[in-house]
Amino acid sequence: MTNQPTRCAQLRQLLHSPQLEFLLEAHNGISARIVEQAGFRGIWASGLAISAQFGVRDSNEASWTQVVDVLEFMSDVTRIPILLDGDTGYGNFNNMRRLVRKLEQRQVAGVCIEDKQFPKTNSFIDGEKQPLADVDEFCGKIKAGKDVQTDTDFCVIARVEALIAGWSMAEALRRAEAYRAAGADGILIHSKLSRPDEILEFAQEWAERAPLIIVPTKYFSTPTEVFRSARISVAIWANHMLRAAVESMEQVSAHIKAQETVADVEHRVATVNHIFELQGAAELSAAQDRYLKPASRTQAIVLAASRGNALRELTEDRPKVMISVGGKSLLQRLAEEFKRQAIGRVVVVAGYKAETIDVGGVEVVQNPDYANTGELTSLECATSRFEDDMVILYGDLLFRSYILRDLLDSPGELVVVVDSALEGSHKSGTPDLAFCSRADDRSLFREPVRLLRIEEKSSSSAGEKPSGHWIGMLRARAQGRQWIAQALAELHSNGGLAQLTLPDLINHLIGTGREIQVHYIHGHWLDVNQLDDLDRAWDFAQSHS
Ligand code: SPV
Ligand code: MG
Repeated sequence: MTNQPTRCAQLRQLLHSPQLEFLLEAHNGISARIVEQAGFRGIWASGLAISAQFGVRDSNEASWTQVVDVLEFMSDVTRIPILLDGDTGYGNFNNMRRLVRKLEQRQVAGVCIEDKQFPKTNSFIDGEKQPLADVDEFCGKIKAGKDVQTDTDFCVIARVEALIAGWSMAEALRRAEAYRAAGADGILIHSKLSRPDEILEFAQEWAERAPLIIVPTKYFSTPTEVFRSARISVAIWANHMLRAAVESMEQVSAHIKAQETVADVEHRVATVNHIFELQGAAELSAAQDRYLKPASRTQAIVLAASRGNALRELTEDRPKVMISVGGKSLLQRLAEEFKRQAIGRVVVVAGYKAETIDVGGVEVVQNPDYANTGELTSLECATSRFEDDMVILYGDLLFRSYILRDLLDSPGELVVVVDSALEGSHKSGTPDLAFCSRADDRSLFREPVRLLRIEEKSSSSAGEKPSGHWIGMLRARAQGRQWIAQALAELHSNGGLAQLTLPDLINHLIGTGREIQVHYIHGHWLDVNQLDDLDRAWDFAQSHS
């Protein structure tokens, strides 16, 4: 709960404030918010502007419920009071009653009704031809509105159109007094002259019997000080947001049409981010954090710089990751796996024929020296993109979805996926043999297992049985990510980074005391190194899609 006065009370305070107050027009949610952010203490929901933003005339062409719908949006996004320009009340006393109820339900602070007949038209169009309302009938409408309001501070303002319609000052004053006596909370005296003479004379005669409101659209050049000295309560700038928007839209649309580009319009229009601000996007993000399951904050780094020489002509015009398997490139398949696990950010380190990588939603960074360097140089190219948790993997992997899902769930700052199915090797290249602190017992409730080292088959320690193959997939949480960045920097300063591989990095991490956990799997993956692998990949893709 807040101690802020209700919007009705705020409007009443404005009417009775000892100083001149201002309302600025708004005609939809975003303009209302802009008016509030500009520091105004109240909004004029102009009939002219609301009808114009619908593209219709200010002649009750928009229905009153359509107007109220607009007000609901305006009210929802603001906290300052809104005074509705309610035309003639959209009918007789009974329509007025229903209007007031609907406005109060939407926290609109007040309504101004004018003493013309339904359907009215704008006062600046043939003002003199528009018949005025019968005074008694109009007083009944005011009374009906006041009787039905539930918040005592809701304001009914009576607008006197006598001067617009060519009647005398005496008639204007007679009407204003009748409306005050009927219960109006304030009088709006309107004039279409380009000088303020009429309203100043009226104000003098009126002598502050009730708050006086003016709309200086035509006598706009009058210094505001003049209104202050005349003891006006509220001045309404009645249509300037609409006119500002129209002017800007006309200029920008003409410019875009003529130039056939938006390039030099960019600096003349609000940024998209500013629009997001006005829409309150930040609040929604904060609410999502409170109410939604936490979004995955994991990114994928895909190493995809190599050509894949063993695939010969298939990689003549594209890197290995862009080879199609069953109608989709390997990288596309990977991107879909990431999507499945809600991994929103995918960074692909490309090198050979990098320009041919056109998979939607991935960020491509280049290893310009891919021909003379290896995996760690590629990984280093992506370090500026390191953030959140990461999965680092080779771009030529195909695997069943649960492998990545389970890896993301497995604990540890650094976790490698090791396939314990040594017998039917799934790896066609040089297998990276993983030596671990214990073998895979294939139970669901396994003890934590540490990685001891990775060795290429060729250099495998005689006699010692490896625990499996590292499949080329590594997961790093925040701390692990820092360890990797640090290890890359160390290896870089040692000089030999260019020829090193991911297993070299992993072994370096272990050598410097970092603990790497093992997540065991048993098959259900493969990588594509040779032409033969493509048939197996095709089978794999078919059976797992
Ligand atoms: C409006 O803003 O719709 C008004 C003021 O009623 S005026 O257009 O000056 O009549
Ligand atoms: Mg109007």
